[in-house]
Amino acid sequence: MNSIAIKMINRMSMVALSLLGFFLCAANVAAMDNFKSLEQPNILFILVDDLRTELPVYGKDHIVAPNIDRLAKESVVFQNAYVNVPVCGASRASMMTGIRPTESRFVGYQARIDEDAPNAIPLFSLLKDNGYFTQSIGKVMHFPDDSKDGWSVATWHPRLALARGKGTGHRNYQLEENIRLFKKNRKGPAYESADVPDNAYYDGQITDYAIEALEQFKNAEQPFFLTVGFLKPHLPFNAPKRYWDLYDPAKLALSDNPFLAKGLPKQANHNWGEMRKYVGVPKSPELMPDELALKLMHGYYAGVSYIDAQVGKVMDALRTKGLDKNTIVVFAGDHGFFLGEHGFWAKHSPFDLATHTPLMVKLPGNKVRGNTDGLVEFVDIYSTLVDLLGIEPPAQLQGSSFAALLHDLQAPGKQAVYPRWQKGEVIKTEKYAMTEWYGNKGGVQARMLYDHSNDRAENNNLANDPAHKKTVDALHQKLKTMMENR
Ligand SMILES: [Ca+2]
Repeated sequence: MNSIAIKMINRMSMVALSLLGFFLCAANVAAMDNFKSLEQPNILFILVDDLRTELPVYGKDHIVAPNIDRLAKESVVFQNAYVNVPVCGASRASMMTGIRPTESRFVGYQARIDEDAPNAIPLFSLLKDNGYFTQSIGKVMHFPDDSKDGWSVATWHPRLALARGKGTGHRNYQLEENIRLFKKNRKGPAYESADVPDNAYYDGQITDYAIEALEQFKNAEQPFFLTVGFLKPHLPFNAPKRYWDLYDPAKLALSDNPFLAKGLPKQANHNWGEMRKYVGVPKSPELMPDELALKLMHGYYAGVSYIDAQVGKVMDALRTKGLDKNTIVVFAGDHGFFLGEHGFWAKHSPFDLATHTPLMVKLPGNKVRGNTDGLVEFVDIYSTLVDLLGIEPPAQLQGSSFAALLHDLQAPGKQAVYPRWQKGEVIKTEKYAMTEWYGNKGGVQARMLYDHSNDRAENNNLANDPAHKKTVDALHQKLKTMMENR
């Protein structure tokens, strides 16, 4: 169904649709199918924690992800989607409100909508107010009680399951030696391969709950907005052994740019504190040993394949329950991740690897599918969904709809998108990515500029090259204008 059709239908009240459904019950199956195609669409929103664009659909065929690939083949895949802040809680809070992060809003992993933007209407609240049944399973908001009135039913969140777990919190170790180690030190290893069923870990349980929810939605009269937030491949890289076995360690290759970019300002350096918290990872300022780096890459890939299998189960459930024909599916990471590039690990950085993440959207009945290079940012997701549904957007929205790209892969994307991290503000255009670090009094203290047309890996900082002064000045002006208006 195209957006115009969806909008037209949305103008009909839910009551009218129910009555229409009543009369059509007496009609034949074909008429029923027609009716179903006219219903207000459901939304299945799948979020994956710390997901790189290292997937077959992003040209990385060494990753085993057949289910994400299958979904991608039915979707519009955004090759250039950027989060607005590369840390879990803040990224999700910004996305779910359509409001940009600033130095004081949506900053860290514990960011809350109801504290940082108390007057904002979260996407799930707006949909609930517009007749949707809204439900959150897994890690969607960092705190399950953030803006909780917007959910129709209590959230199932790993945080709430901890009491029933094995006492290792979100780390969720299954091997006895790791559980013992964690209980003794409050620290454990950065990875684990355990010969356990998928639902021994939280992500398998999240899948089971999601399938249960879809079963309940099968015959419901209300449209649903179901958000399913998977925890892997976030650290620690714990996954059932069968997913580790999909990769031959002898074939894993270290990153080909484990060095700092040429001309890098000190502000851009990154000490990967999140990774160093784990047992066996060297303390600062030691470098990552190659052998451990390969093990961690193996664990990250196992986590991606584990999640791929969960995505497959959820999508199969959507299909077998007949819900796929009337459900918009959004699949997204919450930011990227370093696996040794520039010598960095984890996220928390304005570099492309931390801010570039997968995004794909499957519209029911949409014949347009495939890759689009159009530039989009996560603050646009809210605007896009309300545009598709024909719901009046709230005044708070700072993004814009990318629905045009869902109907025309060649439609123009944004001229620029704007991630940020701590004191660093980024402007990313089709050709360039520039970061400016601002001092407490507002002046620019350092810059980095990369030409993505020939240096997407960001190895050569051009910010201080006089030949690029005009580019720096133009990008600076554009960035300042955005900062003054957010
Ligand atoms: Ca994350």
